Order: sequence, then C-alpha cells, then structure tokens
Amino acid sequence: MERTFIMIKPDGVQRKLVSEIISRFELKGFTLLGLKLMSVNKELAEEHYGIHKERPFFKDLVQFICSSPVVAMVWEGEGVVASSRKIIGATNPLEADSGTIRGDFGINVGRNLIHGSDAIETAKGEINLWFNEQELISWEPTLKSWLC
Ligand code: 3AN
Repeated sequence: MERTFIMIKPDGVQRKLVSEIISRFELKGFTLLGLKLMSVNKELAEEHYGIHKERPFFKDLVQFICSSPVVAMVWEGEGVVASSRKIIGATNPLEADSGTIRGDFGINVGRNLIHGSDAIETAKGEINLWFNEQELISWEPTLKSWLC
C-alpha cells in the first residue's frame, strides 16, 4: 500500500494547526502509521531539503525548520502521495486553492505550514530518513469500508 511523508512545519505547530491538519488526512480516509513531535537538527534539515541546496532560500529554510518543533508523520492509503499534495495545495499559499491547507491558512511561501512528499519514490526516501522501522505501525482498520 502507498505511503507518504508529511511534516507540519514550525509555523503550523506554532499556530496550533496540528489537529486541524491531521483531521484533514483522517477525514479523507487515510491511515496514520507514525507520528512524532520533534526538534530537527541542521544535518537532517539539510538532507531533507538537499535538492534545494543551490536555491537562495536554502539557508533560511534550514534555519526555519530547525527553529522550533515539527510534527513528522507517515500516512498510508490508495494514491496517498498525489492526494496529499492536493490536500496541501500549491507551494505559494497565495496561489493555493481555498479548501487546501495552504490556501486556507497560509500567506507566505517561506511559511507554508506543511511538507508532503512529491512522488512515490521521494516518499520512500523521506520516510527512511525521518523514521525508524520500529516507529511505524502497520495496522488494518478493523472497520472495513471503501473509505479505509
Ligand atoms: P513544496 O513544499 O510545495 O513541494 P518545494 O519543494 O518547491 O515546494 O519547496 C520546498 C520548500 O521550500 C517550500 N515548502 C517552501 O518552504 C520553500 N520555498 C520554496 N520556494 C520558496 C521561495 N521562493 N522562497 C522561500 N521559500 C521557498
């Protein structure tokens, strides 16, 4: 079953949006496999955002991610990678549709509340980077329905 890595960034935690954000994934029907509130060190932030290391905002981005706790999560479900990107909305919150997390709560591209893996392969790498095997619980919703 497909999995994705989702991180509520420091601004999402500071603004008390954790439960609001989690509920959007739960209500969609996805299954939570792992979750932790954590402080991020520079090494992890630089590795996670390594693809952006030549961009002008890289240093600020790394500093920001390390500035205050984040909530790291793994979600599972059919099409969860692409669906999560829809739930999250466009990178620039001013361009994100209403009804998406960034569209509803964000204004600034550098403070866009949440990260979600952009492809299935990326998700595998990010899950390995942020979680140990023991931190993820594979479970079947016992209430079987087409939603779960
Ligand atoms: P997304 O998070 O939507 O996949 P990416 O991968 O292009 O977007 O960018 C990663 C992160 O880098 C964004 N979430 C945002 O925090 C930051 N970022 C992207 N573009 C800019 C920018 N022009 N100025 C400042 N920060 C940016």
